Parts: sequence; C-alpha cells; structure tokens
Amino acid sequence: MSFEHLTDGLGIGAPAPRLTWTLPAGAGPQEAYELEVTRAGRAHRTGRVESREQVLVPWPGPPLTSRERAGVRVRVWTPAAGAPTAWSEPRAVEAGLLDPADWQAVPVGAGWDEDPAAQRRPARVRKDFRLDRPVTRARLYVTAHGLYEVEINGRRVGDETLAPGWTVYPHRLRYRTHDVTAHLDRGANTIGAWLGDGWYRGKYGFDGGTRNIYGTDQSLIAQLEVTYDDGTTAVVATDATWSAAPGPILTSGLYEGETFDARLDDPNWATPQASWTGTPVAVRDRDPGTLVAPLGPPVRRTQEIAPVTVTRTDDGRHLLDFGQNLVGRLRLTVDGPAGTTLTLRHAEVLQDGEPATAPLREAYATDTLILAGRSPLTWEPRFTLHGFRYAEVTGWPGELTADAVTAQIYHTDMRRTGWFECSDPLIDRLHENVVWSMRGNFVDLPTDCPQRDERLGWTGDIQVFAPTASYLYDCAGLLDSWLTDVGLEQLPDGTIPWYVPVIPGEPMWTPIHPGAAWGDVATLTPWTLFQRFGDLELLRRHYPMAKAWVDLVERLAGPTRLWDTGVQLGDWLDPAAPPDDPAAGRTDRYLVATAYFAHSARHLALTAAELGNHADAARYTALADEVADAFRRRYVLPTGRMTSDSATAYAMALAFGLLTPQQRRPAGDRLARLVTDDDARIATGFVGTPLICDALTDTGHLDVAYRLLTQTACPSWLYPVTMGATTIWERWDSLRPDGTLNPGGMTSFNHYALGAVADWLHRVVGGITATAPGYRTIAFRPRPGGGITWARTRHESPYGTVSLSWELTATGLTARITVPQGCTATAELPGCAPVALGPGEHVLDTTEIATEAA
Ligand code: RAM
Repeated sequence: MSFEHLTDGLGIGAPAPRLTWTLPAGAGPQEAYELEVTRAGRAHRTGRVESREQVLVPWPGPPLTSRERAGVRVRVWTPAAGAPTAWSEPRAVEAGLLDPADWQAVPVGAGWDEDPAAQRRPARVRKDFRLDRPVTRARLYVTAHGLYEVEINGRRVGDETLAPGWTVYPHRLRYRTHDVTAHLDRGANTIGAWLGDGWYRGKYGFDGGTRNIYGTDQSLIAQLEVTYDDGTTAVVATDATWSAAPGPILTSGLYEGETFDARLDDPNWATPQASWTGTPVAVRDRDPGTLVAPLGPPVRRTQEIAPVTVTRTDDGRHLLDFGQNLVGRLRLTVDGPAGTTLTLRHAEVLQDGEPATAPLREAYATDTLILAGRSPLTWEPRFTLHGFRYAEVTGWPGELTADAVTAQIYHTDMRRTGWFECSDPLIDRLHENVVWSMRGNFVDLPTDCPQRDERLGWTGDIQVFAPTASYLYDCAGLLDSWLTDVGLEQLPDGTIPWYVPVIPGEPMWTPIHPGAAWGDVATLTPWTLFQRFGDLELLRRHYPMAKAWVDLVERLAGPTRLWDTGVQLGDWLDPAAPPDDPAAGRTDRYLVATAYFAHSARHLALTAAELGNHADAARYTALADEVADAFRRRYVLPTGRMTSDSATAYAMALAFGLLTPQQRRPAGDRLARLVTDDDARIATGFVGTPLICDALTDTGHLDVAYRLLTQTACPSWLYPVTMGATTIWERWDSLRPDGTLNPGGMTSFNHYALGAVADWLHRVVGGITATAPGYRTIAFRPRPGGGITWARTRHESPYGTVSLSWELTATGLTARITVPQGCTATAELPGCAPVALGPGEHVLDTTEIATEAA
C-alpha cells in the first residue's frame, strides 16, 4: 500500500491521500475491494466496493485533519475465491500541518546576516527546553531558509541531505515531518540546527553565480510538538527565545564546497551539557501558507564506494579514482596535528594525469578540512555536492590508504523500478551510464548537470528524458513537484522558462523567451507521467499550464500556423554544430519549433479528452491537424525530401506523426539513407536523438536503428563507452578521440539528455511498452537485432512487476513474460500473430505461435 506517490505516509500534505496496492502473484483479477481505515482507535470499513481499481484509489471517508494518523489496510475479492483475501499489513499515513494556522514557528537565524559587510559564516541555532512528563509521541515539522540539519540531544534527526531542496521558495517551501519520540528525554533537552546557504541565499548560476537570490538570511523554521502520556501537549517552536552562534563551518556553498575547522567543533554542542554561548536570534518572516509537504522522497545517501586506486604524486598530493563518475562528496577518517589543513578537489576527468577542472567553470568544488588534533576524525561536508570520479587530496598527514576515504553518493531516494541488460556488454554499459546520469541529476529536481556552475532544472533536458526516467525510477512525486514549480514560474503570457526555478535577472537567459522542445515540457511531461504512472489527477493539475503554453505558441505562430520567430535552440548539440554554437545544427530551428507546436497541440487534445473536456479536445485536435498541414506545406518538398535534409527533420516528422501515409515511406527511406551514408554515426542533438530509433523502427528500418545503436566511432552512443565513460556526456565528444577535452564552454560528463535512447532500449530491444496508463495493458513487442542474442528488462509498474526476457534460439525466439495482477497484455513476437495474455508468468516460443500473416 502506498499513498499518493509516497511510500512513506508520514507528514503527507494531501488530506485525502489516494491509495495504491498491488495484488499477490496468483491472486487472480480483483473484482471488488474493501478498505479499512483506523482513526483514533476506531476502524471504519468501506464494505465491499465493486471495482477493479487498485492504483490511486480515492480516499474512503472524510479527509484527514492536521496531524491525524490513520492505519489503512485492504482486502480484495477475486472471481476464483468466494471469500476475500486476507487483510494486507496495515500501513500508517499521517497528515502534516495542513492549515497555515497550525504554524507557530517563525524563521530564526543569525542577527549578523543583516550586515552586508559581515562574513557569510554559517550559523547554528539552538534552544534548551524541559519535558517534565513521559512523552508518548513527538513530531518535528521543519524547514529553513537555506539548508538545515537538525540534532536533538546530540542525535541527528532524519537522514536527508540538502533539505529542504529547491522549489520556487516565495510560493512553495517544503517542510518535513519527523517522528522524534525516541530523541527526547525526560527533563532537560536541547534542539539545535546547522544552517547552510544552499539555494536560498547561496551563490549559484552562470559565471560563478549570484548570491541572495531569495533572501539574505539563513533561518530555521522548526516546530516540535510533544504529546505527554496524559494526553496533554507542548510545543517548542523557533521563536525569539532561540540563540545563534557561528559554527565550525567557515564557508559553505553548493558550487564552492565547504570549509570546516574541527578546532571549533564540539560534537556535543546540541546537548544540554554543552557549554554554548549564543546571541539572541533574529526573527524573520515567512507566510506559513507557503509551507507545503513534499510530494516525493528526500535526497539521501544511497551508496558509498571506496576508491579503486590511490596514487601519490611527486609533490605529495594523493589522487583518488573512484572508477565511476558520481555525485556526492568525500567522507574521510583522518588523524593529524591540530591546524593541519586538507584540501579536497573534485573532477570528472583527468587531463595529463591531473584533475581537469576547466569543465566546472566557476564551481570551485573544493572542500577544506582543518584538523583539531584531538583524535581520528570522521568528516564529510554537509551542505554541498560535487560531480566527480577523481578527487585530489592535498595535505594528508602521512600515507592515504584506500580505506580512509569513501565517496558518498547522494540523490533523491526514489524507488528503483527499471532494469535492462542484454548480450552486448557495451550496450549494458551505456544503459548503466544512463542510470548513473539519472541518479546524479535527480537531486531534488531534474537538473542538466551536477558539477559545473549551472546544475539547473533545464526544461528541455527532462522533457526528452522523462520517458526513460519514469521507467528506471519512481520519479512521479519528484517530477510532479517540479512541474508545480514550472507552473508557478510560467509567465503570464504562457512562456515556460528555459529552466525552473528561474534565477531572476540572470544575464544569459533573461529576459525569458519561449523556446520549442524546452517549453513543451508543459504538455509532454505530464502526459508521460500519466502514461507511466496512471495518475489522471496529475494530468488535471498541470492542464492549465499545458494549455497556456499551446495557446501562447498558437498566438506566436499566427494564422500561418508556423512558429518561425524568436529565439530557438533547435536541435541543440547536433554534432555538426560548432563547439561554441550548439544551436547551429543541420536542422532549421523553425522546423523544429513548428513540429513541436503540432506535437504539443496533439498532446493537449489527448489530455483534454482524458479529462473529459470534449470542447478542448476538439479544438486542439483541429489545431494539431492544421499545424501538421502547415508543417508539411512549408517543410516537405514535392519530391518527398524535407527542406532540412537532416536526420532530425525526418525523425521528428515521422515520430510526431506529421506526414501523410504516402509521405512516411519515402521519409523513412531517406532517413535510413542519411544514416547509412554516414556509416551510422549519430547526426542528431537533443531533439532528434530521442526520436531517431523509433522513426527508423516504425518505417521498416530496424536494422539501421541497430547500426546506429551499435556504432562505436565518434559520434555515437557507444563512442563514450569505448572512451571509458561511466555516465552520459553532454556532448557526443565531450572527450575527443585524441583524449583532449572538447573546447566548448559547456562540456559536462554527466548530462542525461542524450541518454534518452534508453527508452527505446526498454520498449524495443527489451520489448515492454505501456499501452494503457500505468501499464494496465502492456505490449510485449521485442524487436531483436544488432547481433544481440538475448535481452532482459523489468519494470515495477504501479500494478507490480512487468518483465520480459527473450533469447534467440536456433529456430526463433523464446520469451519469458510476467504480467502483473490486474493487467492484461499482448505478446507481439517477431513474425508471430499477437497472443493475448493474462496476469502471471508465460513462456512463449515463436515456433509454436501462428505466424503474423495467419
Ligand atoms: C545548457 C544546459 C542544458 C541545455 C541548455 C540549453 O546550458 O546544460 O543542457 O538545456 O544549455
């Protein structure tokens, strides 16, 4: 049982959380269910509800009130068994603070923040309090201006990092709810918090960034609510009675890294016994109506890895190679004389054996630790992250051994839901690289890259990657939350910013212009999430944003229905574009813009139809048809060639369904010809890359799609793999064949966009396609090729496990298929007529199935 898109129901913000459950294997189809909700010790049952629904089922009964806890369980009836199943294990759901009036806490921080000349040394805030009776329940509702880590009586609260993450803070600041019952003692207690700059007032953005984007303060907002054993309650909330003092963190920044002076640290500072001298806090403002509960999981450490090699340089530095480009930070255990200073630098690649920091631009990504000389210290920075495979440690006392330092890997702790492997190890490594790039860039919001002075929520990147992402991880909550911010940042005329949250006044990308492929995140990404997670409400919530976007483009295009004006990035990073002008690819930017206009109008019509809005469905269907017609007249020549005779032009026209049936075949043939004439080197950028394999597959050129996939020469998907890549690169040649860095000003080694091909791996090589929202119906449609002899893919859908593993045999193909309870499927195996499948395990052999023609 899960609640909305959360597996942990504590502190939920939806008063009537929708419920999802999966059925045990072999249970048979659900024909009815019964829910039991226990509130204040009293169980309420729905009685038998005739329904096959088991995903995002409406909350039964009155909405939860603030802080209310309920236990929920379900049982179902299947046709085979007359009696219902046993009740599921009860799961707890507990509302957060649902009413702004619930908040007594106000933001408190250091008074010296107001002095612009003062150093920006992060503060800690602290409060002593007494609890005179036994406590039966305690909750901490907490957030901050900046980043925070809370301790109670010296014990850390929660295990998340970079909380509260990044949202459009003036409108939405997320708080978390923690059960802190076990942290409290009878008698004297102390609560304290570390504060960091983070996104609120830290320095980030292009060219080293801007400071104080949302405010100048670092402040904690915390409300500890205690229930005693006699039922009475007490509240300890941030207010003027707290005190602040500088902590041992001297400087802290997301890009800059952190400097920590262990000589200034007392590990017991947040205990009643500590000697603490603080000054009264400054109290700031925050509209409690902007405090919202999270829609997805927090950022956590998900893995720790040891260096593969440690090398000592002639001048006494240590160079660490973790064997994997990753996002996180170093954790080290070190002993040395007081005042010893260690400097940690981070880089994704080496050049001439040295960390190459040029691609980081002005993200210094340097941590500094000053030892206290007391005893071995285990330390890791708190309020920063770096993208790196290599680290350089300067100043280590003595010999650094591989067990003294680990890399701690952080990202939003989403549930992994998708796997793929096949007989070709290079393709497997490509897929692994996609997974790693998703991990590194799903750090609270979907970012372009995790390492340089950027790390922004670029709309185009996630627009193309969302289908892949939603297979690999349960990212519905994270993306729903981020799309809410996209809606908040949408300009009144419907313009979708290039990246969200927006950095106001940032010189490179403001004033904000509407751009195709990037702005289309408004229509296409909610649709993708609906298809993959089956959440109609999500589609409904983002509909106004989607509609305002299409209406804007309609106005910009005018009566010609051609969007041929304004700033367009076109097929960004077409390998033919010069390193310093990534928008100057082979494909006419306005062709790209009009194709996306048609595609978005079509998806808006589909969305309207799903929502039962027939008038809009008709209006936008007509619009989509007119735009497609205008597109053909303007961009398809009478010969069948396109005005841009480029792979992306044909791939878009085909994959977006913009051509007449007569035009499709020659377009597919021309696309295949372009690819083969270029020896199947890739010739597409952000726009064409996610589409080209489907366009080839759907026009009878599967073999050419496989040639593209399996090419290893530059540029290609596998070229970086042959160069040792462990993540997806931003550019096809971020590292050039001669081993040197691409000289372009943006050269990331961890950018998921070009990894969008993994969606084709899952659907076409692996063979799993959702044909109804949430995988309620599934097509198993593997299309072997490229010398691959077997492939396995698995997805944990909302209904449960979907899997397909196939292998070639002497006579055909054997497929092992799992269909979850509640779903139906067809197997469409090569050369065979479709076979209808119900829930359960199936083994199919193509030699035993009637042929396609039969
Ligand atoms: C770069 C980003 C991103 C892309 C934009 C247009 O700065 O890294 O990938 O979407 O440019």
